[in-house]
Amino acid sequence: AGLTAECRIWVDTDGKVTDEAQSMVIQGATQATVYITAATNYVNYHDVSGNPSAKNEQVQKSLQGRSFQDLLAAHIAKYQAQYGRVSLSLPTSNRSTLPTDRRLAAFAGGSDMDLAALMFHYGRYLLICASQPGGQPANLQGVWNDKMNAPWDSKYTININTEMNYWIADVGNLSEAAEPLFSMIDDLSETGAVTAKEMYGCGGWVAHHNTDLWRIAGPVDGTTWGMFPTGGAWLTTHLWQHYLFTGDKAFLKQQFPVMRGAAEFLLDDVQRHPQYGWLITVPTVSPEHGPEGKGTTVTAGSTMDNQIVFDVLSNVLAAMQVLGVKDAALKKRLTTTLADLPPMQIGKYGQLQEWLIDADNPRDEHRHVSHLYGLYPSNQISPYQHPELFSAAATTLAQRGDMATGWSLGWKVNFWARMLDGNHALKILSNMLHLLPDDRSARQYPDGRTYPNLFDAHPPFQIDGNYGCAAGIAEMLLQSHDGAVHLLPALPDAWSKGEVKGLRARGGFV
Ligand code: FUC
Repeated sequence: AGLTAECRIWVDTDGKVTDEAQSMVIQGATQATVYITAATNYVNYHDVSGNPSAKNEQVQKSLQGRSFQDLLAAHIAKYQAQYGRVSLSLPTSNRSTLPTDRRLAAFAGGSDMDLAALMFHYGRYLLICASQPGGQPANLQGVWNDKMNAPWDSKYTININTEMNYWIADVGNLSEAAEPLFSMIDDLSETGAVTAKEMYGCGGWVAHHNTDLWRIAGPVDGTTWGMFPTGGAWLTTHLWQHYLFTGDKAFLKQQFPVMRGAAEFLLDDVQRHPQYGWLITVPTVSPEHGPEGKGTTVTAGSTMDNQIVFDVLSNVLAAMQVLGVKDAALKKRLTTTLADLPPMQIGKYGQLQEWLIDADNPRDEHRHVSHLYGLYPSNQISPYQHPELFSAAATTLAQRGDMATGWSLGWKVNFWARMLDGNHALKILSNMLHLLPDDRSARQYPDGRTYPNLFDAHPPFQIDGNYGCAAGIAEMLLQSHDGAVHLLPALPDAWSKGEVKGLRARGGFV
């Protein structure tokens, strides 16, 4: 409530402009340039005292005397400065010159690998367009929502989708694009401190599975989805990862209180399991999915939560060392809690267990594969250091299958890249690159996952799959999570030649 908006449209033309009730008419013109600017009174999540007219006035003034050519050139220079840092070329075929929709329709089984390169670049381009310093982070539709009533309210689903939007930022050499995300995390550490105190009686801060422009931090949408106390904690892993890529200590120092607050909530929140003795989050969920036969998603100590808690506490310990933070009491709490977290477990079908109990259904192809958070984006399951967990993760991936919603396919490209299996990663990419002409034809195209303009189809339209796909392609070409920089770790046979430049690895490498 309380948002007001103003939109201004004006025309520069050698013709005559008249305003009608519903339209603007231009007559006798040889050229016309239409300028549009829009603004709201939003200042930040607790301040709507902005003046949309004043904001528009300023934009309008700054555009005075500037031609379309001039503005276009400024736009191109601005985005090229970011876009041009990375290049990738992959084998082309005679289909590579077809119009995009026909190229897409012809992708499966073909050799137009250049379309994969295009998807990679497109994902980077879309992040440049949707997320720049000072703005809002990319939401479920990026900035391309075209509906008054958008799917899932065009919010931020922070049990996977928002995180996925930003996987490409650091490895794709677009670090500045993540600034709006970092700024949202800072906001959540404020609203989430109130939720932590009032709802749980805990210190630190918490955010659940969803948030929005107003930085809501409590559960939304009912317990099945909402009872996920680790959404904010997951987001803070992006802060630590950004440090690992850039080595930017000033950034780490600035963000340390936010990371510490997420850890402090978890330290207060975890309870000792009466049967196993492990320290666990409860109540919680494994996002949007429940154990076979239990009739609910609400659980204790889901594998994903255990992995997130492990990361967040470990990251704070590591950050304390980097920054020289001396706090013996905190260090002790972090270390003793880490030692009592549940281990990952392998279940009766050889799968990685999604819950503390062995209740996975090997025929269940649910879109969320939350317990493989430890494989990607985290690095708790390595072929070199944990071969048994690695093979259990492979079993889980096989059981969940190769088809899913758009964003889930984006995640699976990354999973198979971490499995060091480029051919399988490419198979998932091919499953993404199935044409869906539009939402009305979803029935005729049940496998359609990409619209003719290359936007990702859940369906409906969600931008996360585009970003996840771009990150997955980067992960096929370069990995740096396991104590080494690994070049071309998951190269498909079909990418027999090509060139890539400018990706970033942890440790400050380009
Ligand atoms: C999560 C997913 C859905 C959808 C929604 C926006 O709840 O499980 O598939 O993407 O976010």
